[in-house]
Amino acid sequence: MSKSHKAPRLILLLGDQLSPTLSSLKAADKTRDIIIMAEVGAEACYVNHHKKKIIFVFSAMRHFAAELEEQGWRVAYTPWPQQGAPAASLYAVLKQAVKTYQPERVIVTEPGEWRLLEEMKGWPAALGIGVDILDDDRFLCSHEEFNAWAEGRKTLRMEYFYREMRKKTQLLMEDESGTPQPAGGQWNYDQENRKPPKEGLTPPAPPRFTPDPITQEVINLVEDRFGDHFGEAAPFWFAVTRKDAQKAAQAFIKNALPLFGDYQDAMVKGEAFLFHSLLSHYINAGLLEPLTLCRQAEQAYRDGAAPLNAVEGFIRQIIGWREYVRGLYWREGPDYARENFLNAARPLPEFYWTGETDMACLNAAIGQTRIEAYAHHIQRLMVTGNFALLAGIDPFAVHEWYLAVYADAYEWVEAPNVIGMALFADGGRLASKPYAASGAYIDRMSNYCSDCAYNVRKKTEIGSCPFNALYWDFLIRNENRLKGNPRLGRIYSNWARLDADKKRAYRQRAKEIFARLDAGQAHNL
Ligand code: FAD
Ligand code: DLZ
Ligand code: SF4
Repeated sequence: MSKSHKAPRLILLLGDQLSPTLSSLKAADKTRDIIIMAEVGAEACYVNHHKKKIIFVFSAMRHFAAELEEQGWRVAYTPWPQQGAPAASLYAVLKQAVKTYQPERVIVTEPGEWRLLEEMKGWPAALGIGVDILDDDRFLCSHEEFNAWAEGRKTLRMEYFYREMRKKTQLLMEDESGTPQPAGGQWNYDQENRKPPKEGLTPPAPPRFTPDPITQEVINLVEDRFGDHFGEAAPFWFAVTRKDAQKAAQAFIKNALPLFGDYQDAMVKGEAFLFHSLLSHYINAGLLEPLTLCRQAEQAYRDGAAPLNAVEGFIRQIIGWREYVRGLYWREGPDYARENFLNAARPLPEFYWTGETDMACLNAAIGQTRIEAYAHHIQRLMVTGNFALLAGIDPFAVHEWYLAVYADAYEWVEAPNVIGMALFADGGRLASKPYAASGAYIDRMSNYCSDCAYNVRKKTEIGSCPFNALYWDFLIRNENRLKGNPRLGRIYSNWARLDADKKRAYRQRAKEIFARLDAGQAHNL
């Protein structure tokens, strides 16, 4: 290939931009430009990322860089050194690259976090050259499109946004009458997707990929240099290439998708994955393309290999929730993660990091998070999220925890789910009511309670499930802010009907739990 005589441009690729169709790559010229990729302190350590997340991102970056080189690109890759100080930040790497290559300008696709976008806006002045920040068109809905949809609406509800995305993509739409209608006559089959687990469920094991030499080198590096980070490095079995991620997607569609809908909200002891896809970290890093994945799931429905409630539910999560939270994140602005509508201020209990608690549901969710860098949606929302909500934990501390511990966590998707959905810290801009629940919900949707130190049926005694008293205490503590919510009216009426002794007993039990939590106690609450 002949080399261009023009000054090169630097194409900066981030760790979650590993897509051949990325806008910055499409704007680049193989004969002229230089791709910059770097493992840097600022990105690897801005929260205490799980070891598996770092292994996944570094190894996937290294594999992607090698693929690009094979395709003829010039890649300047800065690895994390075996010894000595790593590069401090992406800016520091670029500054050095500007000196070395004397480029005409820098091209980058917009990052997934306000933190980095704001920093990038200062780069032209600091580097003394132009920096083009291109749209990330791996999403279905651009910022402009989301804002146009949101403009003038009193409340933003995912369901209406989702219907627009269905129309836009024509996924699961049928056109018998000349006007496309949702398949099966309904937009949403969520009502069918709330089955509790039944005895003897045997979920399929997700495929495990043996680390190749590149991944093994990264595992050794992370064990050696990130020893103080959260979680277990071994066993590491994630896909780190597009090819293997596609194999994982195919295995999900064949083996788990048919029951994905039925057991989407279920939780089972010893079963970390159930019928979930475990594909979020691949999608978010760019190894899988969301629309292609949805079309593959739709095909399974058309072929009669998976039922409509499963396929619609899966597609809704991706073109509905995933796109909606991203739109909301960018619309809300850089301070969204600092929202604290309920003025919650309690420090995050230490057991969120250690998993050492005698509450079986939290122990299971945090325990598997430590090993797998994964928990499924209901564990994140109704176990760790619900406890943090009811216990009034400082939302920013909870946000930093979620951002660190999950392999799929980047702020654009994590913050709306944590600040908005789990903690109601945005006052209801994402969710129409807090996802607060007592132990009865966890008991209905899981088999955790039968093996717990606490009794889920007891309400206020010593040994009663902590979620029970904390649930009522949460509602009453926050009555001024929540009582006007029409979706909580019936619940407040139920409280009003309780006799005064019962009410006092709930509040007293909550007070005692808080006193123990605040003293650092994680057992016998
Ligand atoms: P599945 O259950 O198989 O769902 C299929 C896909 O749908 C997922 O891979 C994901 O791409 C998408 N999806 C599902 N629910 C959501 C959602 N609420 N928001 C956005 N996408 C969704 N998801 C992340 O990708 N990163 C996060 O950091 C993250 N943090 C969360 C924090 C909390 C408190 C909660 C309640 C949810 C969070 N989610 C996050 C959403 C969801 O829990 C994960 O996407 C899902 O558990 C990933 O596992 P999976 O791939 O097996 O998903
Ligand atoms: C998550 C992550 C980690 C752990 N390390 C790096 C890194 O060293 N270099 C890099 O370019 N990206 C990394 N990432 C992903 C970025 O943090 C991510 O691109 C931003 O948070 C924007 O979403
Ligand atoms: Fe969790 Fe309460 Fe059930 Fe124990 S009894 S597993 S704390 S919900």
